Amino acid sequence: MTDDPDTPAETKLTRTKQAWARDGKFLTGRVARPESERLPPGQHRVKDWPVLDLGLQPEIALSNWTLDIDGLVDRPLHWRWDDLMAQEPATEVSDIHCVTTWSRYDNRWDGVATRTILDLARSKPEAGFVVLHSYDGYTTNLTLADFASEDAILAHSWEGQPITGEHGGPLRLVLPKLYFWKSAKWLKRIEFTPENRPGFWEVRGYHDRGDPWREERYSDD
Ligand SMILES: Nc1nc2c(c(=O)[nH]1)N[C@H]1C(S)=C(S)[C@@H](COP(=O)(O)O)O[C@H]1N2
Ligand SMILES: [Mo]
Repeated sequence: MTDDPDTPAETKLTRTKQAWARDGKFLTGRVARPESERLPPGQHRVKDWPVLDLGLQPEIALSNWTLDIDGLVDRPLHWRWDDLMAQEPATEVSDIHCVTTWSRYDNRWDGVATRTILDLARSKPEAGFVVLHSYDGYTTNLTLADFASEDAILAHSWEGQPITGEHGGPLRLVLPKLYFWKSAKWLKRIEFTPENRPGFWEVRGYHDRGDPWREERYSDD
């Protein structure tokens, strides 16, 4: 835990989720493979779309919205909304797997591929990790390789409509192969780092990587 003044306050839900990590709740001990099973171990399918956040949902007008892409890159980028919309568009259809055990199939996302970001900003060879920073003070960490996944998208739309405020609009990451806490909502900054720097849930007992197929829900220590 940090004393960082930007760290979001504890809520009942964040305390409960920390207790789950401590107790290993929901763990089945199974390992599954995405090729043969669509639903990862310990998950159940839902048709609605639950909202999870830290107890605050920042509202960012498109006119005030900016995205910084910086750290260990050759070309740092500072985008306003029009800059984002001028990028090569991408569409992905993918499943959501939340560590609290719900999964939601077939979500259609429109936005910009993370690979497009990498092509433009060009991470330096020393950059092995990414920290995502959000407008609510949330952070989460990824390896550069996971960030660069082929189906990872910075999404502004879901099912053809702008992503609502509660689900992380104007812009969120969607990284289908990891638990959904890695998919930062209200994205503000993508920072390329030389070292792995655990984020909000990763310092509160959640796994550093979060692969649903390996049931990487919690950290081992
Ligand atoms: N900025 C930010 N991103 C976030 C979170 C958050 O609290 N703040 N919660 C994470 C968690 S734990 C989950 S499960 C998903 C929830 O996304 P949803 O509310 O659209 O279902 O967002 C992730 N991204
Ligand atoms: Mo979550």
